[in-house]
Amino acid sequence: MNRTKTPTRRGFWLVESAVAIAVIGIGIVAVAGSQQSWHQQQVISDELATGMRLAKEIREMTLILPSSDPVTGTGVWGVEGGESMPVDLDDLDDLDGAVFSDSDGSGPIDATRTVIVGMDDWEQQVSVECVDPFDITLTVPDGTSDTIKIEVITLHDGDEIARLVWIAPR
Ligand SMILES: [Ca+2]
Ligand SMILES: [Ca+2]
Repeated sequence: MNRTKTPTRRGFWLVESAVAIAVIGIGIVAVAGSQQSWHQQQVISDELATGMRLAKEIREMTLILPSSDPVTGTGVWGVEGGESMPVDLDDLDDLDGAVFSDSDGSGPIDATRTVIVGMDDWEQQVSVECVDPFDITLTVPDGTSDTIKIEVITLHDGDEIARLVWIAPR
């Protein structure tokens, strides 16, 4: 009687063990997968926060700037002759087309115009343009409006990470 029962019982245990191992295996794969996903989200979140911070540094820098050059007034759009960036930056439109990049050592910069060290492969791109005061989505020729749109795009490894746009009076 016992002879016929033992192989069946052994077979049952083998199946049980195999199922248990499979369940544990699936559990481990699921935990590893969720940890990897969490880590990727954390990296993306950190990158976005850094990109936004770099854009806000430029915005903070512009808050004390006049809309037109203290020497030449509104006569020139962009950087006036003899000015070099960012040390001679003294009006908002000087920033049109400005790029502060780790690749050439010019950036990224903080609100005090100091290059932030350890920001490998980061870049700030700034554009300044005049817009229609009654429709700020409508760009008008440089210098023809009293409403300015300033846009900062931050990039990491060449990929756009964050974009900050604001309007200022001219
Ligand atoms: Ca200037
Ligand atoms: Ca200027």
